[in-house]
Amino acid sequence: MSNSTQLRHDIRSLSRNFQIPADFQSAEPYGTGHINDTYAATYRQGGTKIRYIHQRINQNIFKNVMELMENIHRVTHHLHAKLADRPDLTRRVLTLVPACDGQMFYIDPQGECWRTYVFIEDARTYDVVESTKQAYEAAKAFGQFQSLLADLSAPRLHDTIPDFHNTPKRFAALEKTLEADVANRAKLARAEIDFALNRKPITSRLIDLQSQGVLPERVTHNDTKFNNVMLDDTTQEGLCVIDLDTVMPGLALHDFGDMVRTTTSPALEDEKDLSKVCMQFPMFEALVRGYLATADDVLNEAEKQHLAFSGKLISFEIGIRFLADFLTGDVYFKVHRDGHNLDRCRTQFKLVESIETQEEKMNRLVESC
Ligand code: ADP
Ligand code: GN1
Ligand code: MG
Repeated sequence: MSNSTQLRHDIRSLSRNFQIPADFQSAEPYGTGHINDTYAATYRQGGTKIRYIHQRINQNIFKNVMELMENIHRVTHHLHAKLADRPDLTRRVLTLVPACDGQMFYIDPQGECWRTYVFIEDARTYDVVESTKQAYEAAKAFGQFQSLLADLSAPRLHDTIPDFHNTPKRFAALEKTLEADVANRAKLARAEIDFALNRKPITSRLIDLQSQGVLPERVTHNDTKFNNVMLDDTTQEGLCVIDLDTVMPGLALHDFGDMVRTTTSPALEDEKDLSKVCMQFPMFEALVRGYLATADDVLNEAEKQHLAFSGKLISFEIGIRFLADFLTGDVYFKVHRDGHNLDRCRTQFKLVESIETQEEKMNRLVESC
């Protein structure tokens, strides 16, 4: 089945299953995420309007919701404890609202899994970066997130999606998809397929360094898209890291790489005019400075040396995931038009090219920081 239909849900009924001491007023689909269904719901509590986020968790993608929610519960609990003396704590860390039975999620009669978060007001996410200040703030927030989670106690978090950033495995999956060509679309993406095949040698660099013990496993976010951090409306400060489904053991460089992928280009991820897509050097510099402002102490030399490379690798990795999904018939990422995943793949590959031409300069910048 294609993933192109946006489902509508009865949020009023759903809301009765969470511990919300307020009267439901209305709800609307919210955000531009590719995976879950997100709703912003307004409630009345006395004379005051308050909002919550309700999210349907995509079980086609997340196979074990119990483990996923256990990760999120542990991580948010840890962050709450660490930032307990901040007066604005519930704007700085996601706060889960328990279901009526005390669980952190609710399973509806159709078997759909739902969770609820306190709504973070007077802050928002952006699909495209607007200033170096925003890039700096986003990287600082993601760096702080990693640094605060460095002492998360055992046991190891669950792998909510195994091999999520295993780029060689992502590449092998693309090769398999190409061979099968189930949707008969390979002929529509010849240039992109060649682009991908030519770059196979870069895919194993970080994984190899990890198996050699050079890059350590850490607790990482793994989906550090620019629109997964909320910035304060007034100060533009990086306030809260959101979208915690993929928080699990990983490489710090995967997180930094995804920041470069999503926070350096002035164009949307699905921009059709590729002349607008590029890696803007001042944005990269802001990311490096913001990230090192909070994560410098936890990172080792090898991690710092690969900051620029990680941007290229993750742009490539997400590019081949979009390409593979296009070739499979759009079964993973939500799509809103024909060729949507191919358009997304093209922007990622354009970004890879843009990084390739600037990589030496990017490395020199990191060196000087
Ligand atoms: P997806 O996994 O589909 O990307 P997200 O968890 O990123 O879902 O949520 C989608 C959007 O909803 C975010 O980009 C953000 O704008 C908004 N959002 C998510 N959580 C909150 C929250 N607690 N408060 C306010 N807005 C939120
Ligand atoms: C998905 O959920 P969202 O939209 O933040 C995807 C990421 C991709 C991203 C591409 C669980 O993230 O891995 O990088 O789309 N999330 C999952 O925009 O696959
Ligand atoms: Mg998101």
